[in-house]
Amino acid sequence: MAIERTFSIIKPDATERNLTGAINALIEKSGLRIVAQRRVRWTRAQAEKFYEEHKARPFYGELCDFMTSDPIVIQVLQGENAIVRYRDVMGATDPAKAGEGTIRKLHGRSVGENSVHGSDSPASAEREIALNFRLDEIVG
Ligand code: 3AN
Repeated sequence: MAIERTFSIIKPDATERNLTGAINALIEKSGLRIVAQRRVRWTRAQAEKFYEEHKARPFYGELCDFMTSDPIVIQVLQGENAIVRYRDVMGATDPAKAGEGTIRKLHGRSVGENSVHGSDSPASAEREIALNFRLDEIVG
C-alpha cells in the first residue's frame, strides 16, 4: 500500500468546544501523521469553492454558513492508505450511524455538525490540499 496524503478539517462545532487536541489525539493514535496544520476562518467564497460539488444539494447554503461560523483547523494527514484510513477514523457522515470509537461517534452532533471532514478520493485529496496549502507548508 502506498503512502498517501489526505485533507482534513476540524469543523466549527469542534473548535468551538475546544476539541482540537482530542481529535488530533485520535488521528495520531490511528498512526496517521499531521504533516501540515493551520487554524483559519474561511470566507464565504472559500467555503463555496471548497464545497462546489454540493452546490445543487439542499443543504449547500446551510453547510457554507456553518463552515464560516467559527474558526476551523485545516490539516494534511499522511500515512499508508491515508484517504480510506482517515474515513474509517472519522466514521459515518451521520454520527448516530458512526462506529464505536470514531471521531464522529465520540464528538459529532448531527449530520451537518459532524466535527470533521476528510477527502473521499485521491482526486479530491489533491484538489482540497492544493486549495488550502502551499507545497512548502507540508512537511512530511
Ligand atoms: P462526508 O463528509 O462524510 O464525505 P458528504 O460528502 O455526503 O459527507 O457531505 C459533505 C458534508 O455536507 C458533510 N460532511 C456534512 O457536513 C454535510 N451534509 C451532508 N448531508 C447533510 C444534510 N443532510 N444536512 C446538512 N449537512 C449535510
